[in-house]
Amino acid sequence: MAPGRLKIVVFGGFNAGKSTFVHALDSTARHIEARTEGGTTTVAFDFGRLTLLDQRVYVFGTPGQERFEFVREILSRGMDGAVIVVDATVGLDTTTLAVYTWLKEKQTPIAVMLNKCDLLGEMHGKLGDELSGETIHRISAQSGENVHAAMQAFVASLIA
Ligand SMILES: Nc1nc2c(ncn2[C@@H]2O[C@H](COP(=O)(O)OP(=O)(O)OP(=O)(O)O)[C@@H](O)[C@H]2O)c(=O)[nH]1
Ligand SMILES: [Mg+2]
Repeated sequence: MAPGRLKIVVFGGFNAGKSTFVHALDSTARHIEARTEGGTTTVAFDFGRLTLLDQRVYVFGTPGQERFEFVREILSRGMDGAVIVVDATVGLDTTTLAVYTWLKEKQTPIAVMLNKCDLLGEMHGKLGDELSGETIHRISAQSGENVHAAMQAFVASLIA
């Protein structure tokens, strides 16, 4: 993207909290969703924008369901960085692991957000060794805890 602008794409499994994360960054974020039994699910994408460290940051949240791989592929074109949201109460699912491997092959800078930490208490989230080489930020997208700080740290690493 042009100098001063960053495109960041948010990946993660179904129900991990990607839409909530984008909304925590930009309360005016737009979202295309479908109703499900438990609530809603993203069928196209979330879009939010904010300014961090003098950068215009454009955040695209992808749909988590496996069948929307083509949407993830389209949204990821030209991205400067990728956020992977993992539900700390569930751990890393196979779809997200496949996305992670794909991002590593493309050498995309990655930040891992271990989400729903508000549900963990003193317990540690379920996260295997697969992401052990990555920076992992513990957040609660729902309460907003650590969301901005984590994103700012990621943006700082992208422009360094
Ligand atoms: N307790 C808790 N719940 C959360 C948190 N973040 C998201 N949730 C809940 O988790 C559910 C799924 O959140 P979404 O943001 O829709 O998840 P998503 O990853 O966008 O889901 P898909 O688009 O369907 O893949 C919702 O009921 C949220 O309220 C969090 O930090 N803590
Ligand atoms: Mg969503």
